[in-house]
Amino acid sequence: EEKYQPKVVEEKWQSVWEDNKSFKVSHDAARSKYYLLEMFPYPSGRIHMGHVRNYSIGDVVARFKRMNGFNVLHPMGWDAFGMPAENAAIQHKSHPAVWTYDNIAYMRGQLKKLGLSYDWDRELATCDLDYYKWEQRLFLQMYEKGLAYKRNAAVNWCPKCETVLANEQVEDGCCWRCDSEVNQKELDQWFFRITDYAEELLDWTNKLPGWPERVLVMQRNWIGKSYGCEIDFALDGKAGAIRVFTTRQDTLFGATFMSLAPEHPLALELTTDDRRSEVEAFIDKVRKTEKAKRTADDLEKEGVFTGSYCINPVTGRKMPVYLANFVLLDYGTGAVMAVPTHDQRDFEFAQKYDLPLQVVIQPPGEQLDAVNMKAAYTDPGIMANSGEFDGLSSTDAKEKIADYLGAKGLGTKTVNFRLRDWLISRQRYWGNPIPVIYCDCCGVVPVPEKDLPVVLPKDVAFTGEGGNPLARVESFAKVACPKCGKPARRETDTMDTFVQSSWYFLRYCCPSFNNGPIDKQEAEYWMSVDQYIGGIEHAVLHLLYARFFTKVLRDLGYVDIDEPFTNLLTQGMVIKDGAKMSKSKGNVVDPDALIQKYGADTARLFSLFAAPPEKDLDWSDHGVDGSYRFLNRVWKLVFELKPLVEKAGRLDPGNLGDDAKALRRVLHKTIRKVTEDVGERFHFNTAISAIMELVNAVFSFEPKNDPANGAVLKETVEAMVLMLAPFVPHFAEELWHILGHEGGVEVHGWPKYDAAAAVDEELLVVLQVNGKLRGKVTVPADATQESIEQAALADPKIQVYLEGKTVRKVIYVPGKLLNIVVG
Ligand code: ANZ
Ligand code: ZN
Repeated sequence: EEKYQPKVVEEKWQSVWEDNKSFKVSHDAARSKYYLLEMFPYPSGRIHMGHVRNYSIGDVVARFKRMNGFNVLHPMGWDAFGMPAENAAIQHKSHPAVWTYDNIAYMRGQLKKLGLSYDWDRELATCDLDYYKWEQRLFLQMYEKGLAYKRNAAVNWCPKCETVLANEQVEDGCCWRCDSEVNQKELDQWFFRITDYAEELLDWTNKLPGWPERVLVMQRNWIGKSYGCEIDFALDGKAGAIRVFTTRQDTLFGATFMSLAPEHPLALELTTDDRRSEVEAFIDKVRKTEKAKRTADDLEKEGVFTGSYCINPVTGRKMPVYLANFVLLDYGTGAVMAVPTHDQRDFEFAQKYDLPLQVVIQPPGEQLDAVNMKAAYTDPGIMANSGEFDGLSSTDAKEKIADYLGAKGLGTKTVNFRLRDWLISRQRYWGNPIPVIYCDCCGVVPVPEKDLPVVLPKDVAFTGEGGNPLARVESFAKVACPKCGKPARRETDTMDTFVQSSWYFLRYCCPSFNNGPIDKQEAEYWMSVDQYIGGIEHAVLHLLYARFFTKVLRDLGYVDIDEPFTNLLTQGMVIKDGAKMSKSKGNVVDPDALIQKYGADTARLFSLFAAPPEKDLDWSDHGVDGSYRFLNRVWKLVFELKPLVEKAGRLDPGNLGDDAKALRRVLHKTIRKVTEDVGERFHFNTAISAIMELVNAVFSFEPKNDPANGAVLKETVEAMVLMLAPFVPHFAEELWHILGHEGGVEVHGWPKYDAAAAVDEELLVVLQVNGKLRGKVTVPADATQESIEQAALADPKIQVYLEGKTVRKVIYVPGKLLNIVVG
């Protein structure tokens, strides 16, 4: 008997797979395809347990589908541009490219050690010229269609690092790197016009049944479609008006003051001289506050009076015009009619600045008094203090007031989206250069086709002095205008890394295609991705951008699909001691050490067994140990049965002993369950426990050395090994080989379920009362005496003979007869 040596087994099969290119696939119209994709990693340096879990989940599905005859595309690559590489370069006096490709090499090795079944011939890194050059082509096509444009925008700016920061890189108003205070700066920036697709992106959230509802809800909220009105409020004593956007025109009669965004174009114009210094100080303060803070519920509401008034169009009330920190410039019209009685933010603001309140909606059966209100009343109700609309339900009044405003020319119905255009400019070196040139005479000039690609120059100094290193490379930035030939400057901004991850799944379909970014025929065969797997943290960002890009590429004629991902699985986190694994918490388990100690198969088995994929996985060293022991047990069992299996004759299902039949029943029930759990539900944990129970059933099966049982044991052990293959592939391949098979498990395929063998056997038990036949009952083969007795006593035909009598004794002849003795 041999000992299970994971290292030996894993190295052997990994080199077999590598040498044979076992998972290489190609377009084959005769076969059904299955595209399985996990979100590609950022090459940060090392694989962590979250990756192990994500990729193990994906690998089970890929291997299962392959065993079931699908042509499975399962690619892997690297989301390789981005800021950490630049920071590392400064720190290590190295180059981002060196750092990145070193990390990729190391991490690729780690993934290979996990035995993941990728088609490595399709590997790509987004920092490869052969990838990003095509993205430049796509950018220019988007520019031609007006889908890429440049405009001035307020962005987070760190004065010390001299760079724009993403919202995520601003912590408590300060730079995440140098901790200096971030301010808002107006800069010319490139955007993608994702708002053009807002309606379609929203629509399709109702046509993606294979996505988790909570992700769809997050996307719907992010897109944020609101139905409402734009209403004009005339200025008092001046020409002009302030236009507001409201979703609550039913509250118009209760609007008692006006709140403008501090950046609103009218803000300074409306400020009277006596208020000017106070107003300017306030604007300055709010400008420095990051946007996320300004929209938080618990923001301290603050504002300043401009000194001017406007007029409520329906009540004629003079409303003071304030600037308020919670009103944003780029939503609606940047101005809000404030209704403190029915909007909580306005309520808090009015309390603070002692502004008037007017109730215009009464809760059903109640009378609110503005003086005693502790909070705004925000639910629907009955209209009050609203002229001709009094007494209506506020829901009806919404429609009626909108119509009224329309008829009087005071306002119009509008739809508003929360979604903003996607800011893609980054003042960073390690990214895809935006392929345009600026010329004093010709303006913005796209880099002509013949001059593409714009290659990221290699000889750049990473001094850490701040600013964009690319802008300092004069040989790059200085260029002749392609149109007029005069000296011009190249754009030195690079694209957001989320641009690269928005179409990588399409390039995987044709990674070496030379005539464009996407080979239409390949994409037609492989797309959409049948199953996408990744973290919930991408619910809005990446998953929304990728959907947008797919639609743009469809409209550019590259693909004929509307949506990139048919099914989405968002896996939970890996936690230990109740917290997410992270360096700062000191609870990290290093995959390398784990593989060193137990082997990749144990690491995979544990991460699949310990929790269903969507749930958080609680790390347990004890659990890892248990997984390892289980594999050892199976190993031992296979060796014990090997001699019998080798001599086994043909299986004759109709001619088996009771015990053998019972074992077959367990086997086929297990096949059914595991097939459904893995193939339909992704309940890997329950599938694995079912296999564990099957292993127990084989262990307790006796006698194992009787040749009459050989065929059943062979069938069982083989199916057991095949079912384990997607989870612990090296282990299963080795055992399959040991059981005498030349072809691998995927050549053989997934075990077949035999419905007849899984049927529970039933018995007919004769029921007697005082020895006389009084009835019959059908029970499962393994029914206990107690359950048969219960069935008998509940049978009306039997009850007739028991009435008024006492049961003295019950005699049971197992599987045949139950006699109730009464007296
Ligand atoms: C008056 C009102 C009364 C409002 C009421 C609400 C309740 P959603 O549904 O998210 O679209 N608003 C409009 N533009 C704003 C801006 N630039 N910054 C901050 N808030 C803004 O929200 C629409 C509501 O958000 C609008 O309806 C407006 O306040 C506010 F009892 O108008 B409402
Ligand atoms: Zn020019």
